[in-house]
Amino acid sequence: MNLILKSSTARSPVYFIASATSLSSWPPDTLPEIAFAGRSNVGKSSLINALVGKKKIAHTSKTPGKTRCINFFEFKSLFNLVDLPGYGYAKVSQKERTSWKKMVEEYLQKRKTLAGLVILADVRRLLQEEEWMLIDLCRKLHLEFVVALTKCDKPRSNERRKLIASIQTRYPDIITVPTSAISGRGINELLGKIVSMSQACRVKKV
Ligand SMILES: Nc1nc2c(ncn2[C@@H]2O[C@H](COP(=O)(O)OP(=O)(O)OP(=O)(O)O)[C@@H](O)[C@H]2O)c(=O)[nH]1
Ligand SMILES: [Mg+2]
Repeated sequence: MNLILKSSTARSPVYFIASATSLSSWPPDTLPEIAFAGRSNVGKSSLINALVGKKKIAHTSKTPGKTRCINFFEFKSLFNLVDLPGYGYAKVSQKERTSWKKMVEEYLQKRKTLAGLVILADVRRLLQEEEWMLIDLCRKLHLEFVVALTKCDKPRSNERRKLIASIQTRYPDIITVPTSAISGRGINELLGKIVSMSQACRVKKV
C-alpha cells in the first residue's frame, strides 16, 4: 500500500494529505498544486515547513535522500504543496535514480492540477545538469516556475550573485527568490509567488 490518507478528523488549516509513489496513489485532483523540486538536501522539506509555519509537517534530515515519495500537504483549502523526492544524491543506486526520474516526470507530465513549481537551488553552488534539465522540462511542458535560492542565511553574497547571474545569462526571464528556512528570509515573497501561480491556474481552468 503506497498511499497513506490522513484522517479528516485531524484537519487543521495546513495538513498532510498523502504520500504516494505513482499516479494510482495520488490524492484526488481538486485543488491547484505547487510542487517543490530539487536536489537531495537542498532544503525542500524545510522550505515547505517555513512557508506553512510548522516545524515538522514535512520531514527534514541532515542525511540526503530523506524524502523518497511524493508527499502532498493541503494549505488552508486554497492549494496543495507537494514535496517531491530529491535527486542527485551520490549514494543512491542507478535503480533508485531511474525510479526518481519516473516518479517526478510522471507527476509533472500528468498531474492536471499542477499550477507551478518551486525549483530549489542551494545558494552556494552553481546549477548542475539535472537542475537545467528540470528547468528545460518545465519550459517544454509550459509549467510556471520560480527558482528559490536556499540557505541564504549563510553569508555568501558573492556566490549568490554568481548563481543569479549564471541563471539569468541562460534564461533572462527566470524569477529567483533568495530564501532561508532558518531566518525566514524571502518566505513571504515566495508565498506571494505561490498564491499567484495557484490563482492563475484556477483562472485558466474556469
Ligand atoms: N542553514 C540552513 N540550513 C538549511 C536550510 N534549509 C534546510 N537546511 C538544512 O539542510 C538539510 C536538508 O534539509 P531538508 O529540508 O531535509 O532537504 P530536502 O531537500 O528535503 O532533502 P531530501 O528530502 O533528502 O531530498 C537539513 O539539515 C536542514 O536543516 C536553510 O535555509 N538554512
Ligand atoms: Mg525532503
